[in-house]
Amino acid sequence: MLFARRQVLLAIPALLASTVAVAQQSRTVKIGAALSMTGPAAAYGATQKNGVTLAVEEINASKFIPGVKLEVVVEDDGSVKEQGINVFQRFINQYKVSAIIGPTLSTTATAADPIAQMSKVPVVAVSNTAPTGITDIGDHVWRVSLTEAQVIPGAIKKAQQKLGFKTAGVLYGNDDVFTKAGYDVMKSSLDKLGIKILGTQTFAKPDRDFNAQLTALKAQNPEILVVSALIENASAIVTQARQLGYSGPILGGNGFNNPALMKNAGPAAEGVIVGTAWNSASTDAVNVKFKQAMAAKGYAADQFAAQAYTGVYVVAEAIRLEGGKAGRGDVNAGLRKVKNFDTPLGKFSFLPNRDGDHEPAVQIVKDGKFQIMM
Ligand code: 1QQ
Repeated sequence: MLFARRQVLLAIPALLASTVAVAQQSRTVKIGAALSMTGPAAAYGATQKNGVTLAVEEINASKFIPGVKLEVVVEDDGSVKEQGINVFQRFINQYKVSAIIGPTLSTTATAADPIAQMSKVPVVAVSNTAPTGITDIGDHVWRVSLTEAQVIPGAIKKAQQKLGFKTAGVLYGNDDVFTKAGYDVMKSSLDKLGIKILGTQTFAKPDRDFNAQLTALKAQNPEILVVSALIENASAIVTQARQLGYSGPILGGNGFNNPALMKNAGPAAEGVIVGTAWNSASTDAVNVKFKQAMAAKGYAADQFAAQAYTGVYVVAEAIRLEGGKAGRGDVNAGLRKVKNFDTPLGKFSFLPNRDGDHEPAVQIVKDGKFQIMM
């Protein structure tokens, strides 16, 4: 009996010591990631989730933020505003997250981000590309993704230098914040380069048959087809354009940036030109490491994965710059200090309006893969 009591007493200091040590090593900071797991943006959400998962694992394993462990809660925004709002509310009130990554679509962000802004919870967009209506929501909304205005003009210019077209046909979705904003940028870029728009056609997300619009455009004999669409529509448009006998170049906006384009459109996708925020061919050490780590986990690396991975690292960097303090205000203050941060997207900084700043690239589909256009 006496022996047993002594053993218990001896055990207490050891127990206390180990509890303190564990607490110091693993103060957990929660982050929410609102990503499209279902709905028309699900193909982007799938690779975004992979990027987020890899980043969190690496950050915790490497003790990137001394004394802090990240925990990311991923929830499905359903590719729609209402579900995006619900997920944001859960993150803010129930999970008490320090920051939110996402949501996937600009359309969802225009509805959900104001809720985070009102609660002073920092949001880091990793795939919203509508030039306006995102970071101008307020001083707690940041973005890692480049806007269509930062990517499209350069993509059209490079394509024109290579292919020398002077006329275009334009097709865009008119029921989505991103596809409409992408169209505006495409139109102004074409106008600026003196490329004549011979015809403009529209569609909506639920549409599957684009033969009427494509037939009308083809009749005008444009030298290039310029399209602003989310991936499911994009794959069908490319396939049907080729079926109708259109053999000229096709240039797509950010919605085309998904391997599903090649998977669904097959050979019809060959030659499609897409601007991108991720230079997959970059030999920067951090990009090489990112691609290797993705491959080791069996994940396909694409722009959306690279941006989501970068978004988590940018939040981690903000917390690290604040000495591990991770209240919502601390994270927002830390984000202001992120500068020339090495990421798979290149050296990353925020512009004064909290949009991202780094070099874009242009890619073309060759042999079933996106390849960087030199
Ligand atoms: C946006 C986009 C979509 C193509 C992808 C998520 O860029 O909604 O802003």
